[in-house]
Amino acid sequence: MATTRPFAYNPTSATITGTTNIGTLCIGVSALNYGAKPGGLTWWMGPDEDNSYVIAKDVSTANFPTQLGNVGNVQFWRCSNNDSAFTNLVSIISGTNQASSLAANDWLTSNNYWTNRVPYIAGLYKTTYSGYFADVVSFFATATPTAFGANPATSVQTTSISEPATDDGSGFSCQWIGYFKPTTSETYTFYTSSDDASYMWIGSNAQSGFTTLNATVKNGGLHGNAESFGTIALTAGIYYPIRIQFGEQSGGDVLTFNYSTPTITKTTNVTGLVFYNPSTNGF
Ligand SMILES: [Ca+2]
Ligand SMILES: [Ca+2]
Repeated sequence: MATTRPFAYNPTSATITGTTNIGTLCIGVSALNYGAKPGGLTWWMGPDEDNSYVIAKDVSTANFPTQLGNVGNVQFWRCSNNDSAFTNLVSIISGTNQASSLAANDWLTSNNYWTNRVPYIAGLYKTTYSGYFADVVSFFATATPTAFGANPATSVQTTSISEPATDDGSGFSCQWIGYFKPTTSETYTFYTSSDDASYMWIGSNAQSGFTTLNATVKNGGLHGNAESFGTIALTAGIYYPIRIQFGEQSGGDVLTFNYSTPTITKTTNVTGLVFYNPSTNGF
């Protein structure tokens, strides 16, 4: 069954409850009685969104059918709902090679296009597992998520990345997955302070091929709370895959994540810098 939503030409861009305006294009986002002309507008159903990414933009001058007595025009694009097709389509629309689906989504947003594709959202996705990973980075791929002490089975951390500094028991592990998007182009130093082992990867290794040897931060082995760090040159505005692994064998258990640069004082605050894909709960 086709899934569609209504669109309207909203020349004043007035706010209509339950809808979103992008320029003079108004997009229905909740169940309204569109036949009753909310906002006094005439509404039209958009393209079928089943298994599709749809992009829309209001265009004031274009060779498209024009509603009689109304200067609003909407152009729609549609592709299958995979990131590769989406990236290719936005590359064509923008006339610029988009490096990733993330970059493509950003381009649409900054150029006043609408899309039904949910962009990556704030936070790293944290999953907790029973059992100590013991520096085996593949442990997490087959372990079963479970709540452990103060750690929910799954959660999203948006302001700081941490395992709480309370004793949550023995024999558990946590992994965080997502993207780190720096605001400055310079050398970043990343720190994990953990009891027991932790590792952090940033860049392509974080997504696949990660080992204890190619980690940016290597803080492995059994130990009380101890800090390690690593450095990497990053470019502002790029979404870098990031993965953090942590485990507790026995005794105390904590992980704290910090970063610093020549222009940013060492901080745990990652607000606005971390993202994850809500359709995969990861990359
Ligand atoms: Ca703890
Ligand atoms: Ca411990």
